[in-house]
Amino acid sequence: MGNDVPLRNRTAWAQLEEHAAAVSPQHLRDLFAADPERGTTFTAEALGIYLDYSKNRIDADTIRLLLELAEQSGLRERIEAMFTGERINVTEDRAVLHVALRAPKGEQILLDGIDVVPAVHEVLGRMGEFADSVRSGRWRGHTGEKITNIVNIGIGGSDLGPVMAYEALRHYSDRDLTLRFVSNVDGTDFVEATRDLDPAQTLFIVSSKTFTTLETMTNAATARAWLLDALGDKSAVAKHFVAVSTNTDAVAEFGIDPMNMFGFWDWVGGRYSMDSAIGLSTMLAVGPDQFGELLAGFHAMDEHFRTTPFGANLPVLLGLLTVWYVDFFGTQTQAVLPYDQYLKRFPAYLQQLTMESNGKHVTLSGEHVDYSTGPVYWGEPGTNGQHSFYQLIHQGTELIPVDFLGFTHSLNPLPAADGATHHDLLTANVFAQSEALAFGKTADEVRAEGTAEELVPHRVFEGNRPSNTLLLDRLTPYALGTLVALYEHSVFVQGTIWSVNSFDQWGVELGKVLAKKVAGELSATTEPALHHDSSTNALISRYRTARQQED
Ligand code: G6Q
Repeated sequence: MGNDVPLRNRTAWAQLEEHAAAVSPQHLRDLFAADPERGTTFTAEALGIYLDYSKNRIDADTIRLLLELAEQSGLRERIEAMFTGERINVTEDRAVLHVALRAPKGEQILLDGIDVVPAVHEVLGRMGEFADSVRSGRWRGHTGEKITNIVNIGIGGSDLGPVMAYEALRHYSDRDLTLRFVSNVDGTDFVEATRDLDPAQTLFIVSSKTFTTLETMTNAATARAWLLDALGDKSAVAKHFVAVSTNTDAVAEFGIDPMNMFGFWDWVGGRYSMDSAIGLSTMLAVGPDQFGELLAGFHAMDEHFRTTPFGANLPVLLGLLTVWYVDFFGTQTQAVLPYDQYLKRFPAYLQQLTMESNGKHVTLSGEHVDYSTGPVYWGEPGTNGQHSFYQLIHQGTELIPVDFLGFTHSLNPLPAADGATHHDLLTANVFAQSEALAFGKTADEVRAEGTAEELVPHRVFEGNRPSNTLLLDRLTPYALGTLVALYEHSVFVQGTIWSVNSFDQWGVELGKVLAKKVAGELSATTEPALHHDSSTNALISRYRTARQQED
């Protein structure tokens, strides 16, 4: 499985180093001038996604060598290993089968000799029945009222996907339902999410794979108290709480009937779980049919990834280009800029997906890497970002590769001035930004505009700043599924090249353990003996003193 040859010893790596030295001084202006077909040659299209990667600092040899690196890194075998249920998450001894969550009925995916697809569809069926009963008003609250508010309580992978998907698919959602998401243990999150809700009409979904997560369990207990405070009867919990989890015992102990629990499995990683039962809030919002469309989009991208030759394979190309910039241009961040207001939470979602997956400094076999791995992903929807941080992308000293996401059709077509539409103006900005980044404006061009000499350096755009443009038709549930799966698999490609385990997250453990200890010290009734460093000791003491004064 994978490749035991260290990354720097793979032959394509040395060739890429040499090649990068020749390509990096070249300007995109010259690369485009030398090849009039470039803008259509360096493109790939599948499942309604048109990827233009021509505005990257690459030539045909770059792609050839990156594809060789993928082969030498065992990408082909790793993809098969994932899709066939091998335990590729070696540090947790788990299979990685989020692709099974969107496998159509009748497809077979074996884990330890057992087909997991029927169990996936059994849960999907139950979710569908539940969603229908809530949406139709058959499911009633404790006092007989219709449920009009859904509050998902979860954090990390049990929150970011559902929030992102809800926002992304709002256009398709039942507008009579109010959806809220509570994740932070900061009480403000719960208070603000529920302050205008009527408990008698509110359903909580407690989403937690482990059902032990501090934030989620704290918020769930607060939610139960909020409900019982209003409805006064313990049996109300049955009508106002459902759970999404893998931990039946803990769900029962919390007081939720396991009949009202929707399960998933240890082979679904938190950040890869939005199309498991963790997507229940999404299904409630858009209904089972649209949720099915979302899954179909995911599945189509899974198939594309598994079967398409690497040179035309969208996740492979995107993943390799990220590796190219991180390791051969020293870039540390990757911007993702969706030109669609509905995708406003997409960058936040991607941050977890990418950074929790590939923010690793040891290889699968535990060696410290001697190359850079996962970059920082960040972004905001356009055009808003243009009036804020784009300055640095255009004229700063950091090289920041960008993914622009755009659509040819708006879900809210509105006319604007001079025969244009809002959407024309939005899309004009996508194309203009990538053009400006790539080609910039020379000093001579600035002078030719009559600019005073002392202002010329300020108004020069060096250009040569790389970007991908992903152009889709319109934001449908299917399109969203393809887009998310595209990035999931791009992350997998990067992780494979870097030989890291993209599916564990040990880096979040230490802080959790320390927080537990500190929490005890903050709330202790007698002065605790503090054995931290002098900074942490002083902060704890200061907080305790302030608390005592307030009490
Ligand atoms: C994701 C991580 C993490 C996880 C949360 C919530 O890959 O594992 O973000 O999703 O810590 O965990 P629970 O679902 O168990 O509450």
